[in-house]
Amino acid sequence: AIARAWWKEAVVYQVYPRSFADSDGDGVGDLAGITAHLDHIADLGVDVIWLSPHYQSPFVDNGYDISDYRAVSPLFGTMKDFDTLLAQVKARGMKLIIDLVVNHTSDQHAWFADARKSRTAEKRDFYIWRDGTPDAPPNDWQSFFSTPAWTWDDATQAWYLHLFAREQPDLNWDNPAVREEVYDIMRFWLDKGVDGFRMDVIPFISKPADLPENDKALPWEQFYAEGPKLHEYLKEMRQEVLDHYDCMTVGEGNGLSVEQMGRMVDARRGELDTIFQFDVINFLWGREQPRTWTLPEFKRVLRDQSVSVRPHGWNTVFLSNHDTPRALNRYGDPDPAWRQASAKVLHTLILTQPGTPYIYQGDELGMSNYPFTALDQFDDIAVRQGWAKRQAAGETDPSAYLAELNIVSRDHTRTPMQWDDGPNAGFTQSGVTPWLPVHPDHATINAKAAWADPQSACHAIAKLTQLRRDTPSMVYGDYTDLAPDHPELLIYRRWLAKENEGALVALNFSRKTLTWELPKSIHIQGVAYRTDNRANVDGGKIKLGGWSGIVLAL
Ligand code: ISL
Repeated sequence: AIARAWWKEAVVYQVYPRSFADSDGDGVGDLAGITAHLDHIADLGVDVIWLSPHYQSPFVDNGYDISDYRAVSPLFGTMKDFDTLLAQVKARGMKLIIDLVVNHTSDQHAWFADARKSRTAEKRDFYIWRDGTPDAPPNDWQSFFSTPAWTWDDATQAWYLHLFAREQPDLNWDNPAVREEVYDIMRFWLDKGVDGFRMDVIPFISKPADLPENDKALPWEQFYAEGPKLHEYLKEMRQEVLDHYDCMTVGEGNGLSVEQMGRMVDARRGELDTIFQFDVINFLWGREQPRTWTLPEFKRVLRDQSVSVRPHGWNTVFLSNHDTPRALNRYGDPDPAWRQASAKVLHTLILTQPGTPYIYQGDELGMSNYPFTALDQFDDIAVRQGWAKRQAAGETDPSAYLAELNIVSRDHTRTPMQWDDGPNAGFTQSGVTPWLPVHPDHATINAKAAWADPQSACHAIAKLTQLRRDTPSMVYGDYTDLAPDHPELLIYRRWLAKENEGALVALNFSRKTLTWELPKSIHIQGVAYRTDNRANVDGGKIKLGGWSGIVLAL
């Protein structure tokens, strides 16, 4: 049997602080803004909040470039604001996990400032340097932001490695002093009372000593993932820090195969607790372009994910985050007539699949992609550097890139939360220009309207989180896909033999009304949840109106 743990039973909600709520009128969200809106999150029935980086940062990559791991960004408030937020989260019976971004620091971090002073600087070996000449980088490695992964440092006549922006130099994890610093930072926040970490690009922390060329021409994330000492370092981190606290960890699974994923979270190995498997995102793309996809493909990804980490590991379930466009546009139906219905279907999926569910801010409102009309409306460094690369290759007309970005850009999930139908959607005061534009649909898509409408996705999530709490099979049950080849229906069973209890989930991913005949072997006890009254079971058949879903108790 699977061992119980609070983080297996929890539902997590991701807050992206820049975009959640602005309390001081500078156009950027902040910690006091989050504290003021905690009831919205608690009312969804959420147990844990994951806070994207709140640390001091020059914000080249929106806080994923940290210049002081023990300081709150002044843009977000003070340490006192953080303590208040944490206390208010706990007062509502919730927990808080924070982002740990330690594959790299900001180039403004004191360590890097020291490291680049001279070849003999105290912190020189905190980063990854290679000798050479300015015309020939040490190898062919590429960054994720459309540039080589090496930058020449004139002062000390050497190259340094950065898998992301040049302002995000990679830390040298082979230096024990680096690891000790990281563990100290973790203890600092755990001692404050945070309940764990979301670990940014954790599969990339260990680099091969000889830094070989990517001669297999693997996608870069696969090439960088699971370096030679990754598992050794994660075990050490667990023994040095995590084992001494009641906390949870969730790692990004970039570049890992399902087998590698299983190793990362195998409880017998003592590394991470849970992981974000990226196939649910990656199967939607070609190399970098969006592609059309089918429901059976999606089901295969869900099946692979559900078995990959069992029985000794634990999974996560998510459809979006701050690095993706809106889930509604990719998996649902953003047409105004189908938007709430499909948002409810997607959340029924997230909250009934095996693994710890993650809800991304705004998805509970049915927020959709922003209709960008010009490149200068984007903030993301990935866009700025992506366009520079295309221009260098001779592209002058931005329309093709713009069309692509309107499908794939990370800024779609970073536009301000929509709290009400007033100016700036209640994200910030009227008259202030928010750091990213507010979606024009906020007149109808906003939290105030959602809570006033009993049929909204917010109310659906509140019911589903309650159902999850009341139904052990939703957390610990097996997963069986009952219709792997059906092009429009996703139908699966969760079953917990120990309790002789389970559920059948049926979701319609189309606008058509569809029926599905229940196998004779399945005995229905009753309807546990349905997205609306167009979802029914009668005479051995499930009947689902377009974009509706039902959960049947077995
Ligand atoms: O979104 C991507 C590229 O545009 C992904 O490849 C993303 O960079 C990758 O998932 C790692 O993401 C994390 O680390 C990055 C940061 O930009 C992302 O916001 C963060 O989630 C570097 O710290």
